[in-house]
Amino acid sequence: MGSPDYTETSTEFTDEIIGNAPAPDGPVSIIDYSERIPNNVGLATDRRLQRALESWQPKFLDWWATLGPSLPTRDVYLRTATAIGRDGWASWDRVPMADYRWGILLSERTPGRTISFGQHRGEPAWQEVPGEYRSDLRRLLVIQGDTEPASVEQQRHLGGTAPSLYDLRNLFQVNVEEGRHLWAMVYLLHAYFGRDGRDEAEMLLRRHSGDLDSPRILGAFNEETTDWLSFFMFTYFTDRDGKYQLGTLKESGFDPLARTAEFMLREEAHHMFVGTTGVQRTVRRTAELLAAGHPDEELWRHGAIPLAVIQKYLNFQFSVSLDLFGSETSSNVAGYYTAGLKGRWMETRRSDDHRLTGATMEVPAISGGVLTASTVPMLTALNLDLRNEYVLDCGRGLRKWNAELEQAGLEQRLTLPHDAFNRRVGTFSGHFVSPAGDILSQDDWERQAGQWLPAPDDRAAVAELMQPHYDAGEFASWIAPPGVGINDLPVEYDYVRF
Ligand code: BYC
Repeated sequence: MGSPDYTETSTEFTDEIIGNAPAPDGPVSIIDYSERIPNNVGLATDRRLQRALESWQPKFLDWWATLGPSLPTRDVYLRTATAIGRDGWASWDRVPMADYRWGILLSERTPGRTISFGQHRGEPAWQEVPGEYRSDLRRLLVIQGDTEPASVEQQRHLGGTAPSLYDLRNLFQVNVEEGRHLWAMVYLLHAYFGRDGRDEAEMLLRRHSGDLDSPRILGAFNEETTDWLSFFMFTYFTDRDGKYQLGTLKESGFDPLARTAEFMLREEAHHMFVGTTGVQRTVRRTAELLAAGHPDEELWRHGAIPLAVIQKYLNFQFSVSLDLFGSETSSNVAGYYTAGLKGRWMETRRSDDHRLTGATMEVPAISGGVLTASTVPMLTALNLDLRNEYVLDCGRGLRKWNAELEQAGLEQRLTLPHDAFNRRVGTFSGHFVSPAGDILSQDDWERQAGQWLPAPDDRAAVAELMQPHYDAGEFASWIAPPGVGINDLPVEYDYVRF
C-alpha cells in the first residue's frame, strides 16, 4: 500500500494558493461561450479590442496545429472553465482538442481593493497601466506569456509514448490550459499596451522552445522534455515556479493582472497534481520491485526505472527550475516591488511594513572556495525570498515520494540537491558544487556529473521504456496506476479516443 491518492480536485492543491474563502457574494460571472472568444471581460462591448484579438486567434490556432500536441486524437475528456466562482467553475466533457474553447477569464473584481505593498501601499489598485510602469509591466507579462506556449512546444511529442489513456488525458489537459494562460497574457497585452502589446503578442508565437535563432526567454523553457519522467518532474518543479511567480503577480497593484493571475492559479493546481502524483506512482512501482529484492541497477529488466535515475532527473529539473527565479540580488525585483507591480508570496499574510525600505536579508555566496553569506537590502533579495518559499514547497512533495519508499520497508530516500548545484543563473553560476553542497574543482565536478545528472545512457534507457499504452485501463510497467480516476470516473475509462 502506498500513501493516500490525491484527486486532481483535492483542495490541498488549491487552498494554499487561492485561499479557502467562499466565492464572492452576489452574481458570479458566467463565461459567454456563444462568442468567438469566450470571455468574462465584456469583450463584445469593445469592438476594437475584440477585432484585434480575433485577428490574433487564427495565428494562435495555426501555432497550436503546428507546434501543439502531435498525436492525432478524436476527442479528450477535458475540463473547461465555465464560471469563475470557487464552486463548480469548470465543466467536463469529451472534446475534440482543436475545438477546445480557449477563453479570457479573470477572477471577480474585489470592490475597493487597494495596493498592499511598495511605495503605493494603501492607494486604490490601478485599473489602467500607470505610464511610468508601462515598460516594466509589459516585460513581466511578456516573460510570463513566453513560458506558456514554450511548455506546450516542449511537450509536443509526449502523446506518442503515453503510459496510459489516463496520463495522456492529463498531458492534454495541461497543454490546453497552458494555451489558455497564453491567451490570458495576450489579452492583457492587447487590452492595455496598444500597438506595442500587439507586437509582443505576435512575438509570443514566433519565439520557439530550443530554436537557435529565436529561443524562448528563460533557460528551462529551451530544454527538451524528452520522456514522461521528465514531464512529471517538469510539472512538479517547473510548473511550481509558475505557481510561485503567479502568486507574486496575484498581489500586483495592476488589478487586471492580479485577477488574471488568480484565476490562472486555479488551473495551475492541476498541473501540480500531475507532477506530484506522476512521480509518486513512478516511485511506487520502483519501490515494489526494490522491496521484492531486485537490485536498483537491474530494474530496467523488470520494466521499471531505478531509483538512482529518478534522483538524477530530480536533480536536473530542480536545479534548472531554481534558475528561473533570477539572481539572488536583483535591482529589477526591488524596482518591481517598490512600484507595486510584483509582490511577495502571501504578501498580505506577512507581518512587516510591506515597504521594506530599511529591511535587510542574508544572501548566500561562494567566496574563497567556501559557502558564505552577505547581508543586503531585503528589497534586492526578493527573488531569493520567493525561491526559499518555493524550495520549502518542493520538500512537501518529496515527503510523499519518500513515504512510498518507507511504506515499502526501504531505507533509501530521495533528496533535493543543494541550491548551489548545477546553476547557471545567480551567485552560484560558474561554481562547481556537488548535490551535497561540496565545492569542487571543475574537473572533479565534471568527472562525477554522470552520477548526479541524467547521462545519455540513462535517457536512452528511460526512452526505451516509453512505449504507448492506449488500451483503456492499461498502464506501462514503469508506473503504478492511480487509486482513483478523473472527476469520479473509473481509472479504466477511455479518457482519450482515437
Ligand atoms: N534564463 O535581475 P535578474 C510558468 C534575465 S514559469 C534566462 O537576476 P529578475 C510556467 C532577466 O530577465 C513562471 N534569462 O532577474 C511553468 C534579466 O534580463 P534583463 C514564469 C534570465 O529580472 C511551467 C537578467 O537575466 N513567470 O509560469 O530579477 C509551464 C538579470 O536578471 C533568467 C515569471 O518568471 C533565466 N532563467 O528576475 C508553463 C514571472 N533569469 O531584464 C508556465 C515574470 C533571469 O536584464 N518574470 N534572466 O534583459 C520575472 O518576474 C523576472 O523576470 C524573473 C527574473 C524572475 C524571471
